Amino acid sequence: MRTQVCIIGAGPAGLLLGHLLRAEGVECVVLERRAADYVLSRIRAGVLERITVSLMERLGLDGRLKAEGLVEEGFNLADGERLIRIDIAKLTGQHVVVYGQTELTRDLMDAREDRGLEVIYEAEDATLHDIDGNAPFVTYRKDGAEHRVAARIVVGCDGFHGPSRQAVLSRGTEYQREYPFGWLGLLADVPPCHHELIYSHHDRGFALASMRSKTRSRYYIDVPLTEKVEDWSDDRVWDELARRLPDEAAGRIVRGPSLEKSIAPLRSYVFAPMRFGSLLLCGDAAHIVPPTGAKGLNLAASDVHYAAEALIGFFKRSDADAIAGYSDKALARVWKSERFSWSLTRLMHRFPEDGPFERAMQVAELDYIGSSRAAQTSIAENYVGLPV
Ligand code: RFL
Ligand code: PHB
Repeated sequence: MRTQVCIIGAGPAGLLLGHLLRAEGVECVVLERRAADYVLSRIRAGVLERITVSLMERLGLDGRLKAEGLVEEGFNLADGERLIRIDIAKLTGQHVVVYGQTELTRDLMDAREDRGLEVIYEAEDATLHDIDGNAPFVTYRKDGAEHRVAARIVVGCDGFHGPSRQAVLSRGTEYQREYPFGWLGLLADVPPCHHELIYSHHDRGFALASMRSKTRSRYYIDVPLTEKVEDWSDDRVWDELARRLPDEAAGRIVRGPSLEKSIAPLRSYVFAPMRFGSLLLCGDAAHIVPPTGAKGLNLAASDVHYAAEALIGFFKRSDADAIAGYSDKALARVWKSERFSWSLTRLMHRFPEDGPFERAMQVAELDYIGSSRAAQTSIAENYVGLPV
């Protein structure tokens, strides 16, 4: 098979990029290791920034997002019983939208046929070849047969464990920070305890009250990395949430059986540069943020925005510099999101090595945020997403 762009990975980054390229008449093929249903079963992010919403608008695939997404004009930082509301609408004139990553992925998947986007699911052992030249190709296996996609450009949208970054790992620089805890997440069909998100810092640890809709809640608590999800019955999670959230929100928790429950480790990671010859990296393939700022999916979307611009420039206007400039443009925004996610993680979690001084610094910072419009504006503009 021959095409202009071979995209590896059909998560949100790969599907968004595929649709943006098809909309401009650039040929592409997307290879995905898993089955479509498996991709949809992964419960992940839930808060969309402006860039992600605007890409769906640009594609004309925002119908369900507009109808079902919840517009959030603020969110809350809690420390014990103290609640600081960040009024993102008043401070920035913008908002974020609560709409699950699974729903966004489903909208992109459902539009494949209509928009002529070819996605090959259950493509095993994708391997990159000759990415330094002008004729790279990707081989994979499906139904026992070996296949080959010849392309001009390969884009790695294959997440943190995919083969694209692995192919160039020894040639770039890894920047990373691992955290000594993970987030235990629970999804349940119960109304949320509050109409806005609450990120809560408590003596017992962090908690987040989030949602997917007015009838579906998503909660998280931080746990040591040694914890096993099997040791956390639903009741144990609900009890812990009630302890860690401020009393008023805790009193409104409606309990129900978990639809999904899992522990995800927290990590900050950047791989640079994000381009090697004819290979571009997008999304989790190039970077990971801890989920505290709700940036992971949105950062994948902003990479895709820059990658689509570069590829459309290259294929439609023969602009070779467009590809060369991709990495610097994408990384400038990546680092700012990394900084925000790291600093919010630092502020809202109790680290095992922290003593009274570190705790006093957290309290002082929360005091400052609570009393300063400038500090709240800084948080709000990062939360809604910095401009692309
Ligand atoms: P994805 O979503 O990981 O998609 C990558 C796709 O590539 C496929 N793939 C391959 N395909 C072909 N050949 C191979 N050899 C392949 N290897 C892998 C995978 O099957 C998959 O379909 O990356 P993408 O598109 O860059 O999107 C990024 C977002 O998914 C990610 O940043 C966020 O979901 C991060 N994240 C969260 N972000 C938030 O903002 N809020 C959250 O609550 C949140 N929870 C999470 C998360 C990430 C998690 N991971 C990665 C473990 C919870 C988890 C568990
Ligand atoms: C979620 O709803 O899954 C969610 C929301 C905000 C975050 C992280 C996760 O910062």
